[in-house]
Amino acid sequence: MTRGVLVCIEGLDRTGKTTQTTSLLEKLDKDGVDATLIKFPERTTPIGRIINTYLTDTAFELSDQSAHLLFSANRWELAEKIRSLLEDGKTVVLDRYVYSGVAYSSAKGLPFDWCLSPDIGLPKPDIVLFMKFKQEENVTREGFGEERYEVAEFQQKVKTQFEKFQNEDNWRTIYVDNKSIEEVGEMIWTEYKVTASRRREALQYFSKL
Ligand code: 2DT
Repeated sequence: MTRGVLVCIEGLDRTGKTTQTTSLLEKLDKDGVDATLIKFPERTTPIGRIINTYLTDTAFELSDQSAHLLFSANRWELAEKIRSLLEDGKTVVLDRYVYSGVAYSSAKGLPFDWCLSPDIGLPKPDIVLFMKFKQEENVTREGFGEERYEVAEFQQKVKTQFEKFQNEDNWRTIYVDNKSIEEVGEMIWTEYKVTASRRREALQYFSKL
């Protein structure tokens, strides 16, 4: 049996990731593809509950290193599920993943390689769709500023860190400026179809960049 496709949607806060992952899931369903959505952080697991408190309560203090390792541990909580869904031929769509983990923590000043190291060994996406504004439109979007990381200056630093992944083979940048939800959805669908139609190699795992 051919394994499923591991798709990852990434981007800064309020770039429309969640809207687009929902829309991708609907398209996959219509196309007869059995797909599962996993959103990181997955806030309902034991570690995810701690992360949720950290994100929503500024009085809850953690060192940057501890917070980073919890986000990574949260991915390891789901790693076996992701691997086995893929091996069973299911497609898995990730809303944020290792790339957010590394970008947000290295934007705080932690070394990039150190940030990647606890994620080494996790399943690597076949395709990463990085949603990006050329301009910083996301900071003016509704709801921005409610959680810990939603500060314009910090978002700029995160963007710089995300861009360090842009030469990876699986990376596709989706420019969302002045595009409707449907247009962005079409760009994502086209990229997905190209990846899904290719012959699938064995699942890859994160290693050093
Ligand atoms: P959402 O707004 O998408 O729920 O994300 N984050 C996320 C990290 O700092 N490290 C990680 O590993 C992940 C997956 C990004 C909540 C915030 O958590 C940040 C925004």
